[in-house]
Amino acid sequence: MTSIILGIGVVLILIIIIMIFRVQSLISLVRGTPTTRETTTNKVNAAMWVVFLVLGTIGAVWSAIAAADYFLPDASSPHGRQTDDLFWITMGITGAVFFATHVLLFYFPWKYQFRENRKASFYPDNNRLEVIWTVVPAIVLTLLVLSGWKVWRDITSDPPEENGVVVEIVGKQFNWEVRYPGDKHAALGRKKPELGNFDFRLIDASNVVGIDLADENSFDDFMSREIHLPKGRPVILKIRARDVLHSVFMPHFRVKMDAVPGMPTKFWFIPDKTTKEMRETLNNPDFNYELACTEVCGRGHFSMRTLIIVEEEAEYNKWVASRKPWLAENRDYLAKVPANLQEKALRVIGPGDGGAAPENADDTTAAPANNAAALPAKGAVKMVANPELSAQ
Ligand SMILES: [Cu+2]
Repeated sequence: MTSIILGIGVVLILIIIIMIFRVQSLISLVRGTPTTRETTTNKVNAAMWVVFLVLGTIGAVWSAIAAADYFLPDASSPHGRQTDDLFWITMGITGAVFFATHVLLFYFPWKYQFRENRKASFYPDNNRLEVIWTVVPAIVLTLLVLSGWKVWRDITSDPPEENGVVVEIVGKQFNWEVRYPGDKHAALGRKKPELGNFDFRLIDASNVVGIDLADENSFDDFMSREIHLPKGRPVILKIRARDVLHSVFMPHFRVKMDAVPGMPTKFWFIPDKTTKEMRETLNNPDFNYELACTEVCGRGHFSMRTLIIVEEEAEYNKWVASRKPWLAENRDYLAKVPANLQEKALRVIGPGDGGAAPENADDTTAAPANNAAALPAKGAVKMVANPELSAQ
């Protein structure tokens, strides 16, 4: 309602201005041809440019100061600080040029307004001036682009797989599914945690990310509602989407990467401030890191917020150790594990709780029969095991 009244008000004011203008021109018609061409309108117009320059500058500075509370705090990752530095250098240079050119743009219409006794000088070209204003911006922009390219090259370099923490993030309407490689790699005969393969054809109501149980690395994989990250270690995000475009956005780390159906993407970074440290620095006990979706992906887009907890390595390891493998929580999927790997899978996830154990043992014996059904999925594994995809 208020906006309708405001709208009507604006229209009425416009009509009044037009009417005043019309009355003025009628009056001048009645008075006959003016002897001078230096009119009041011209002076008012010229003065308006300067007024707009001053008011506009005050408004811009005021809005920037008023919005400062909403700016992100200092980045919590080394590459984030590099990105910020780059941003502010670019902002400083382009901002200064913008300010200087706009002061001239608004000042000149006032300074060079029409005067009866002034004649414009004819000044067709000046080669030296043109060379200067072409070469200087060319050099400055080349330097900016090159420094940006260098930072971008560092950010998108190959992730340090050896000591990195791998986290798989799958976007779907409307939440993020998060999968971690478990810490039972020793039982699998591996030196470090490894994430199991996936195959989108295996997705169902429980297996929401399509965990491929024909790959033994997936036996100890676990899912999580929150993202836990250890401070100071490289984190490698393996990103994909199940349905439409989503986008992984972790603003405090300056992480942003699209999640694209059918095209896994990745991003790696080092979180170097724990949630606790950030709460102390910002003096805000409610502060939380978060993952949001920045691709308008449908009705529930707003609900794709996921908490991120950055903690010390020891706390992180304790959290990982407390997580139950997905397979241990979905024991009926043991039937999908190939017969020759069943024993290994049971070794990794341990016997079921209490009375459930014999039932699971039955599952194991029944597995060869069920396994036939899982065979087509095995064929699918070959496609997923394609080095390009597993490198993601
Ligand atoms: Cu989304």
